[in-house]
Amino acid sequence: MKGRAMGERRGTGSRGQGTAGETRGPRVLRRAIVRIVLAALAIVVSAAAPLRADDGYGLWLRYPRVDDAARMAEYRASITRLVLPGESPTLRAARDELRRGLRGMLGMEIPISPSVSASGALLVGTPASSRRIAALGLGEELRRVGDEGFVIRAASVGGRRTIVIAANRDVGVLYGAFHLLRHLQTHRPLADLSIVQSPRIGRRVLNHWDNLDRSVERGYAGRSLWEWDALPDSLSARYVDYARANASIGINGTVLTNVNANARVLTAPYLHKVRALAGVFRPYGIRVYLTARFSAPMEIGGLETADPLDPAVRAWWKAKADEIYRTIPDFGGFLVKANSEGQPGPQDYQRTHADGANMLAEAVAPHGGIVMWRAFVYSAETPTDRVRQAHDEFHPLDGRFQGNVLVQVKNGPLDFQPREPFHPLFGAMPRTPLMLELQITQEYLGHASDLVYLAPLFEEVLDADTHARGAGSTVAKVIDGSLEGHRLTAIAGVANTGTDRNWTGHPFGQANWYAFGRLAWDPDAASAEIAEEWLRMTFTHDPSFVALVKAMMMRSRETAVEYMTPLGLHHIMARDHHYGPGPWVEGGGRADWTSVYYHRADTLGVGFDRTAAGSSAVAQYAAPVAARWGSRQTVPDSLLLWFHRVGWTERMRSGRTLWDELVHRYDAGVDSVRGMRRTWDGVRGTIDPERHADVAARLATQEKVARWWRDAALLYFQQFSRQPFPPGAEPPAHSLEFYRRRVGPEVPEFGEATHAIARPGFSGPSRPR
Ligand code: GCW
Repeated sequence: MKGRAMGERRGTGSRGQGTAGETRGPRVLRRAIVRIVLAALAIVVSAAAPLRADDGYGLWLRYPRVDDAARMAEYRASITRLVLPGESPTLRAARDELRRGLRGMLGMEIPISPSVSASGALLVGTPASSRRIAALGLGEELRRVGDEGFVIRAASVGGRRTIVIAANRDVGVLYGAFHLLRHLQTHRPLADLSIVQSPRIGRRVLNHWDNLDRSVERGYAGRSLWEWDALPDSLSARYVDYARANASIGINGTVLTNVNANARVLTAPYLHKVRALAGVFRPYGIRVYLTARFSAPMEIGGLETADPLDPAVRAWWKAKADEIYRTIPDFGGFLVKANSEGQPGPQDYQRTHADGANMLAEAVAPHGGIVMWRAFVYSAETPTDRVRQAHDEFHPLDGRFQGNVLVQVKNGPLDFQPREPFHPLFGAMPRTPLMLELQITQEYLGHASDLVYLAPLFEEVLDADTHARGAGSTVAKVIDGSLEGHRLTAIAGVANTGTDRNWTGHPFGQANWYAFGRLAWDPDAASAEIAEEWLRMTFTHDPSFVALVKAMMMRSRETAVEYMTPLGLHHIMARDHHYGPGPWVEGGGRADWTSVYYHRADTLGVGFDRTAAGSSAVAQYAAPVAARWGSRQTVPDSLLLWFHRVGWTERMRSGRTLWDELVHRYDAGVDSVRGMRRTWDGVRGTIDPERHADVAARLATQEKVARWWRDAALLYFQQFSRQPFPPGAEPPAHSLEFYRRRVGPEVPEFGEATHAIARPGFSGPSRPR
């Protein structure tokens, strides 16, 4: 075990109860004094507790002692014993977690009891694991919650006040246990508990872009968690904590390897390593998936071809699948990036994506496996507007995929930009189950320096209306299967985890992992509520901290859009590492890897015309969406330059010219980050100094990042607009040349801001449009 285990308490906890049966006067007095001293100590310790150093390892599962006296009394009276019969690994995990959580929050050991012998029992299990639960008559509710759902309710069992967590399957029990713990972690009342929940999406998966050498593509939190060299014999204690964290938010699958795949992971020695990981994750309801390199039959199978219609190739994949399932019986399936950015694929043999996907699907189908085939494709030759290519390629293939194939579609048609419109494939392939791919790691959003809470971005795409079957055909309904009646449903998030002690580099990166899981479970959950529960569990219940920091989180994504790519600008970041601005990026072989391809700035204007007069990409959306976004009159400001070319002096809704508006937005973004710093400075002392200082330092960097973006982008575009900065705008700190010369990801230094606009607390844009 490396370091402390997650949730391990530091400092003095409270003691157990004294021994019973003492009657003599002086002893009673002594005991009373000891009690008083202990109680006083406990108050001192718990008052100091929030300020104890915290390295962030415990994530949202820290389980600190409840510091609200009334709640504490309520919880202690309501939960006095734990009745959780059954010995399956999953039930054991649920029991361990409940004990750990209750011990931490209630400050006392909750005894395990074989039966509901007194009031205050927490009765947990399935009808199969507990006769008591079977006798409760929960049949109707349990039928509704399926394999992974649960029921939590206050009940009377044999006349005794009881809290019941019931589910059909052990994994539902585990999810119910985490849910009840969250209920306590967020200090909600226990009276009249009645919760019935089940996930809306079947496969809720993390995609790790982790390589076998433990580097992580687009990873900003250390190295890969998977210790390939030490596996399968040595199992890092972190694997269990990773599984607990995922299970706590309902994540039930993990793709261990990078989509830019290495075939070696499919060889026998690696499969044994994967099997060891699968063994750790299994009790937590998490299945393991792997990326399949399309050319694996040649690279590790000795075949001459990887043509998906070649019988020898098909036989090779079948045998490989059989071997995998012999090794890992509950293996989830394959994730494939093919014919994209240099990855091999069926088109190398003039076959279609459907041919490729179906070959793999046939191999895993007998074992219940699935194939997640990515739609992130664009031609190597740059023939047309890159954002239309996935739709051009996949739309005609609708209905051609086997039943166990999902097509995995990024939220937007380009590549995880700070803002994109939703991907036009959503709603456009009714006969194919589509899954949504979100990026939790902040490739284009300031890596580990910028505080950007991504749930509003995730929510924006989930709520987007495709109009595929009339108004209300949201992306959420496409991917939860309800719009077209698909039973196979899935969602993926590109993980932001690594070996950094706090898992995600930026302490607020944890919120993005957390929010992904919560939204995968319930795509209608509100990002603000998720932020609030995360803050309470991760930091403190201090009402002013929660209110201020929640507001800061909720605006942070829009803030990043403002200082990076306002008004629908996109793909103007630095080359390769994608950190910081690079609107001048051009040349280098592929036009659609440059910035000038996307912004098209010249002395007349800026923006990519995707209307009928341009690339027509807007026509890939359903008519009402195409009409709204295709018209300069109705397109929201937030997507203006994504769909339209606009003259520098054209008037915006605000009354400003485009140029002045651009300056205004970039300024607002920088101003917002300064506001974030003030907000964070203002909450010093309400949380532990360790995490406070870490976030403060990153916010200082973020301000530089924001100024860097603003100055570089505005100086660059000013060459074309030939307009002065409007009065009141902060002058750039350095020259365009200074910014252009920087190629590495290092952040430039700035002197004191000459123009810092002094406003108390957070300020800045809150909503797009
Ligand atoms: O976002 C881009 C990244 C690549 C990534 C690719 C993809 C894994 O820059 O690093 O490769 O997309 O999603 O396949």
